[in-house]
Amino acid sequence: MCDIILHHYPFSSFSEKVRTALGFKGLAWHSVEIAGLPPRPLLSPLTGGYRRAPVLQVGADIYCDTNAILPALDCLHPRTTLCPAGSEGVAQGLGFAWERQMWVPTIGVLVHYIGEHIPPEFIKDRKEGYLMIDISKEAMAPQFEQHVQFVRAQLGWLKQALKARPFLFGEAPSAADLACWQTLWLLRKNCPPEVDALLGLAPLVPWYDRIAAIGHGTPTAMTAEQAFEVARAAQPVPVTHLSPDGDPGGLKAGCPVTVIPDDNARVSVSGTLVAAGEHEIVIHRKDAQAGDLHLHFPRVGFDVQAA
Ligand SMILES: N[C@@H](CCC(=O)N[C@@H](CS)C(=O)NCC(=O)O)C(=O)O
Repeated sequence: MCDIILHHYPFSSFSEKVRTALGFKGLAWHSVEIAGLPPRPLLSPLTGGYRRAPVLQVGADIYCDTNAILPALDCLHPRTTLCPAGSEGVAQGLGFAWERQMWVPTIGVLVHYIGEHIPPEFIKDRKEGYLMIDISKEAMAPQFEQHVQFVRAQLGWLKQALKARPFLFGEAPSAADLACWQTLWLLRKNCPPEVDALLGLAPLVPWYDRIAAIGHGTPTAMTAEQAFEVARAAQPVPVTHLSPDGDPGGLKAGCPVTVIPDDNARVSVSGTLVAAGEHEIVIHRKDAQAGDLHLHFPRVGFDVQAA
């Protein structure tokens, strides 16, 4: 049975990370293509306003952020893990740190090459509702050299690590490989081939190609209306892997809370705490149309507060 629904858009590289994770696990999934910028009227009620992409849905359980989505996929389909033995913790931590550090410099390199083709409404949205910086080619140009230096320095580590093995932790790809890879995918997919020389990418190409060859599994198109109906008809799955009083900050189940990204797109999502731990928090929301929902967020990258 195929019960995984991914809300995503083609040019989203964080979505590409999840599409590739689905491919690695050989899964069939439902693909809901969302707009590249809000409004996303049938997704927002499911996420309580969380606005980034991608979002994974399984019935009335909604997973926000790839740092919640990949562990959820590992939990649902553990046979092919994204944390090869011995990499647990390191794979997630490295992936998180990489994306955090690399995102803005990567966009700096991207807009140097293709900035003139980005529509003004997209630049405006990213400035006012997402990154809170102007990502137009002109605005980012003064930092271009600095961004290239930064990206090359990070890539230096990656090249060193991959010299001795096909993937960061050995013979199989991990969550960290996918995190590092998605930032390069954004550049290599959109920029002219000279970006390889600019960033000294040649030694990474075999690794890059190995991950690109994984593919996306078996997606089947689904409409946003159908996905909404799936959520409405389902009940959230009872949480058994986290404790109702497991919140590291001492908040208890039943407590009204807000969850908000601590980096960008800082929309506050409110709900009632269901269960929590060091890695994940689950909150309950009742939407007038969609009904009861469980929203899953990672702890890294989010602030949780009593409302
Ligand atoms: N930490 C988040 C980052 C997600 C992210 O920034 N995604 C980009 C698309 S690649 C985004 O949401 N852009 C703004 C938007 O689509 O609304 C994750 O791992 O899911």
